[in-house]
Amino acid sequence: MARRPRRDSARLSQRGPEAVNEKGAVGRAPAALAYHGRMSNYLASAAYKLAAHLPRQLPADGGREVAFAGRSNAGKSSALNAMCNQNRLAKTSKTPGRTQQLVFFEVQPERYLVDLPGYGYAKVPADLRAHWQEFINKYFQTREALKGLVVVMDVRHPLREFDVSMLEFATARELPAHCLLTKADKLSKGAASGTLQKVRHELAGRASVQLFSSETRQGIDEARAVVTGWLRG
Ligand SMILES: Nc1nc2c(ncn2[C@@H]2O[C@H](COP(=O)(O)OP(=O)(O)OP(=O)(O)O)[C@@H](O)[C@H]2O)c(=O)[nH]1
Ligand SMILES: [Mg+2]
Repeated sequence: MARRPRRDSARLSQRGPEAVNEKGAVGRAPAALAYHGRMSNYLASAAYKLAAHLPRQLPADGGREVAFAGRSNAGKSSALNAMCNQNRLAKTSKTPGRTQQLVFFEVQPERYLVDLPGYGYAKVPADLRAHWQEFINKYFQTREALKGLVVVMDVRHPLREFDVSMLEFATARELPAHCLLTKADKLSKGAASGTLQKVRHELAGRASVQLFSSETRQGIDEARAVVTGWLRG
C-alpha cells in the first residue's frame, strides 16, 4: 500500500483518534463507533465529586443517586470501580474501614454513585461509628435523590444482621434493592450458585440478587444494567 503523504497523516492525527479501515487505510474512527464505545457503559464517566462527613456537605437533593452499602471489607468500593471500569476511582484496601465518609461519584450532572462506610467494623472508634450510623440513617430516611440501594455481601457470609436491616429499611421506604454476592471467585461454581439460590429464596422477591466478582468481572454487565436503570429513571 502506498504511504500517505506526511502532511495528510499529521492532519488526521490532530483531528482525533485514528483507526485503520477494512482496506488498511488510516483514518478517523467512525463517529458512530466512537459514540457507541462511550455510551455502552453509562457509568464509565464517573468522577469523584465530594466526600461528606456531615449532612450539610451532601450535594443538593435534586437528582438521582444509587448507594452502595455493606459490611466493612465486603467489596463495595471494588464493585463500584469494576462497574465504572476504573481501577482507582473509589479507594479500596485489604484493611477494613477504608471508606470513612459518604463518597459521591458523579456519572452525569446530578447523577451519583455513593460509596458508604462499611458497617460492622469493630475497630472504628465508638463515637465515629455512632456518628456514621446517625448520618447514614438520616440520609436513608430523608434523601429524595436516593433511587436504589446496592447491598454488597461477601458470598461466603451473606445476609448478616446489618444486611438484613438495610434490606428491611429499603422495603419500608419502597426503595428498590439489589444484592451483589461478591468475591464469587473465592467459591467453586457449585457452591456459589448454591448460595445464590438460598439467598434468592430468603429474599423472597424483596430484592434482586446476583453473583459478582470484581476480580474476575463476573456479573458486571448485570449489575451495571440495574444501576444504570435506576440512575436514568
Ligand atoms: N478475590 C476477591 N477480592 C475482592 C473482591 N472484591 C474486593 N476484594 C478485596 O477485598 C478487600 C476489600 O475491598 P474493598 O472494595 O475495599 O471493600 P469495602 O467494602 O469498600 O471496604 P470498606 O471501605 O472498608 O467498608 C480488598 O482487598 C479487595 O481487593 C472480589 O470480587 N474478589
Ligand atoms: Mg470502601
